[in-house]
Amino acid sequence: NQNRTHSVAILGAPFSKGQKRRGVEHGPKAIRDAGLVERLSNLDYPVHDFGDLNFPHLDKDEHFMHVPFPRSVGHANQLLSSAVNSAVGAGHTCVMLGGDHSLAIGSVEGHSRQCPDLGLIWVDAHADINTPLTSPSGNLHGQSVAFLLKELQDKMPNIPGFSWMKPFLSSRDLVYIGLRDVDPGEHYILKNLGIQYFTMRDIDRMGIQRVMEVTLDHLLARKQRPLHLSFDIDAFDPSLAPATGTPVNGGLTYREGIYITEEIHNTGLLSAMDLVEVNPVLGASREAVEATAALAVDVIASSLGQSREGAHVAYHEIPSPK
Ligand code: HAR
Ligand code: MN
Ligand code: MN
Ligand code: MN
Repeated sequence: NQNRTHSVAILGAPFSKGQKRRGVEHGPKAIRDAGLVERLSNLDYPVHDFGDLNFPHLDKDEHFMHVPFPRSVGHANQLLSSAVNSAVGAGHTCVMLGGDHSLAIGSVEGHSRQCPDLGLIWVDAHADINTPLTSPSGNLHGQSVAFLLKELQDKMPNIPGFSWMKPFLSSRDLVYIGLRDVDPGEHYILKNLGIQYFTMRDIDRMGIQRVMEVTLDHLLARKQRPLHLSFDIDAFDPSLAPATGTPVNGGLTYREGIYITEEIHNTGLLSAMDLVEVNPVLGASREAVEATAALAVDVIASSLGQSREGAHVAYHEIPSPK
């Protein structure tokens, strides 16, 4: 259990225009209010909270095909990419708090500028790999991965707002965990590109331990490389994470989710992560919102080394009474 983490940077990304429900822009505040910084301060490295990014409102941002807010999403991701690039370049493990999952475009892109050989683990109920031509909703949070993949470059139209970036990821550098709501076009893309993915059914059959073994083997067997974890809170069962925009029954248990992050931490290779889609406006009660945000904090802390086994950093011997 080596650990490349020397310090952590927290970047808030209060942004919601990758989908149509308001409120997910308050995710960063909800996660901080659940005690994120205090929890990370129990781990043994400095935490720098860089606050929230400031995304400008664009007055003119017409639909492109049926895709809403393309320029706003493109520009927000350009700003986020630059912030993640700087944070990783400064030696921090970067934690991006969303916001909706369209923000993974800028987060992974910015990370890749420092770490061009990164591997991506996408934990989600959804594959978020629609192109504008397959997307049933038009929403960009359901299309993030399509912007990243080189293999889909000639399937993507020129969407206004995204000329600052080019796809850089190969389909073999990506693994999904937790899928259970995949659109027909997405299923075709997953199969056609031979992408490694584990649905909830696969977790039922194989168990989470074997799923993580195969995941890490797929990404790391040939060479050690930096990892990016993009964690959508809706990967969890809605009974655990109700305050989110597109809940789907039959999700990860608490222990499955934490096992995933513990295994990623134990590689010592986590270099940046996203925690997205916490929407405090959608909880049925204050308790529902607080439970969702507290779960997000647990996922982040566990990814960064908080262990269920405990740790003995403060002890060199068992205290004697005399
Ligand atoms: N697949 C659907 C679409 O493209 C819904 C996916 C969006 N939901 C998310 N992303 N929360 O993971 O619209
Ligand atoms: Mn998602
Ligand atoms: Mn999702
Ligand atoms: Mn550790």
